[in-house]
Amino acid sequence: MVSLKKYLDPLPIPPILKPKYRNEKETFYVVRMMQAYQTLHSELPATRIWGYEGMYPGPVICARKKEKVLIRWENHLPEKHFLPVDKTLHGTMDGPEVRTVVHLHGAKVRPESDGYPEAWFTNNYEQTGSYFSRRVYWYPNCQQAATLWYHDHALGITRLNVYAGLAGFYLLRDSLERKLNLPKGSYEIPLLIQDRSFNPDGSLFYPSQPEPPVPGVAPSITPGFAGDVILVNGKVWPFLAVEPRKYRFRILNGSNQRFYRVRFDPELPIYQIGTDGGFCPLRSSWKSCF
Ligand SMILES: [Cu+2]
Repeated sequence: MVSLKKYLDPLPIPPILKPKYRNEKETFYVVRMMQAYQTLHSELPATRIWGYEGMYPGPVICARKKEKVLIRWENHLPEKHFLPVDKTLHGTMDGPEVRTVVHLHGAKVRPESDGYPEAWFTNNYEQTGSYFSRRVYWYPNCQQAATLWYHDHALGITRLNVYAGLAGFYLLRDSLERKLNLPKGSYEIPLLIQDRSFNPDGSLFYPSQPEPPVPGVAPSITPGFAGDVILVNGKVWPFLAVEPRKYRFRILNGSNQRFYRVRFDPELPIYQIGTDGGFCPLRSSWKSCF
């Protein structure tokens, strides 16, 4: 594994996705999953990633409560995976190697738009899984404001697709949130925390075998894998220059299995005001939680 200097690169803020159109009735987006090369640390060569709109993390999708959002998710990925696919797992034995489907985590949606693992599709929808029924997903956004995220969900390879970079924020807003007058614009910062490991050439490392290896099966799934490097918004150990004022952070653990204990300077008051289910019930219950 490589050792990388901490706090060398500034924190990237993922851009907000622009819709193809927005009118009184609905908002329509197209999101393409594409391979790209991205610098994840300034001491590393560019890393091959798979990202929504070719970026890791994907662009931020912003929605208002009750806005009818339609998204056509498109797979523009290669036929071969660049991470080790265990062909003994459920859903991977026959059929195409690279399959994708998008789940909006925490969203209330109809089953056809939920991104079932078996509703996968390949490049240009050439092949589809048994639960695939539509190209355009419908998000009614009939729930309170929350920090949601979208990520890959394909049967048997979710861990690999998400590790490759297929994850992004979906921020749902409502009138209650507006009334709260929270920090916004450049003072509202999403933080997607994920672990990765790198090979010296900058490529992502994902183990092809557990330890000890499974005889006769290669690659084989590992019972769990935690990377040795932590990234925020797709950058290794970044820093953020801040002003002495109030900020709003939206903190998301988008790791496959790693748990985190997030700490702030004890001098700084921190209030948890929400979860991925929405705002905490009462403002009076917003407690300092770190
Ligand atoms: Cu999820």
